[in-house]
Amino acid sequence: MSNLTLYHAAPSRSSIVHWMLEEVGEPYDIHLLSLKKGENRAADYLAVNPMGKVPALRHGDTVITEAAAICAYLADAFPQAKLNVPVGDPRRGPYLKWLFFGPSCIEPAIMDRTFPRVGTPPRAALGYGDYDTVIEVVAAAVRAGPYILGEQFTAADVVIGSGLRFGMMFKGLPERPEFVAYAGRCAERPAAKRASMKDQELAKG
Ligand SMILES: N[C@@H](CCC(=O)N[C@@H](CS)C(=O)NCC(=O)O)C(=O)O
Repeated sequence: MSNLTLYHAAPSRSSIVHWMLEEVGEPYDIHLLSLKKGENRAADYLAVNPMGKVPALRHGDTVITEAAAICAYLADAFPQAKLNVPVGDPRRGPYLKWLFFGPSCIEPAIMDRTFPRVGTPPRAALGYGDYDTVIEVVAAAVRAGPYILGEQFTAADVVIGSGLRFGMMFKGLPERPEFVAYAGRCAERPAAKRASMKDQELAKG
């Protein structure tokens, strides 16, 4: 048994962490949950994540939830994988910005587009501002490439790359050439391919 356990439903937002674990390269176990059967709402899992959602990661005695937080945690916990930007490096600012931008701007923008609200809240009250601005900001960030911080692939790419991939897959994001090219580069990574193939097997049940 390894020191790392991913609570996972394949495929789902926990696939983001599955890919991240493959990038890290440490041994890990998967505790598979069926969302269809409601296993994420069972008492034993609510003791792990009271939100009743995947992913959750157990590392020794520590439990971390929220996909982007788990990616940031793993990048720091296993610095030899070179997926973080250390404190003191000026690129740490943009690195953290993109890690947070995924769950706080890209995902809510996609969700509001997919499931429109009754009445539009004022732009200033929405953390992501407005959908079109989010699209333009991300497109500008991934245009030059190869990765969001340039040459170094980091945990921020796992978060933003997953957001763009799932967003385009579910038609919540347009297939802009910048998004397609960047998501394609991410998908070509051996770790992303391994996670995706394992997810396909896991999804068969
Ligand atoms: N904010 C969470 C969201 C996690 C989430 O919504 N997971 C979905 C799977 S894609 C889930 O567990 N849904 C089951 C449910 O809510 O019953 C994160 O980013 O990790």
